[in-house]
Amino acid sequence: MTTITLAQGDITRESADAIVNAANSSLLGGGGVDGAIHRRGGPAVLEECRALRASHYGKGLATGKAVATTAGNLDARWVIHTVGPVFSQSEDRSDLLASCYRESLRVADELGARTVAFPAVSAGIYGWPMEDAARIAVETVRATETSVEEVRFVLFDERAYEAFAGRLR
Ligand code: AR6
Repeated sequence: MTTITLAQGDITRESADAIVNAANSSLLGGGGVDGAIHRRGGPAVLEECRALRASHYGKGLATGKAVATTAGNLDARWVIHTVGPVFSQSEDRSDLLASCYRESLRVADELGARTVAFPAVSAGIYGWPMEDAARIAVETVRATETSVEEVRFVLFDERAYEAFAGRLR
């Protein structure tokens, strides 16, 4: 049984086996959670991202996929980088967003992670409406078979927290 919990705040302050990063396909960092994770995680995270690019992801990590690196100075063993879809009005990309959660949990299982902290993937710079992002996140985690014992959604602000809390009620 996986327990879903919620927290409000900065995910880089969390303690968990794995912290999920809302990355981009370059794996080389960016703004939002990605920037915060690389800043606090330190150079070891970027170094491993660069090595992964060189060895496996020359064309970038595809949208909906996930890959793990060290967590550097974060209070975690791993960062799981996943690439959310950019929100589109004209195309339904929900399954790609769901895939981010499924793939991150699959990677977490491979690693043996018991606690995994997720941000609201795609709900910032990538423009996904928060209510819908929360629905997809919660429904997907509930429907995914995993050995992860705790999935913690770490929401940056109250609006995001309330969107996720509403889904869990
Ligand atoms: N802790 C928890 N949540 C956060 C934090 C934090 N430190 N910082 C932001 N959020 P975003 P995306 C929230 O933009 O939409 C990057 O440049 C934020 O308020 O980080 O998937 C990447 O390199 C929002 O609710 O990720 C990509 O290019 C949620 O986390 C692109 O942004 C996700 O916002 C990915 O965009």
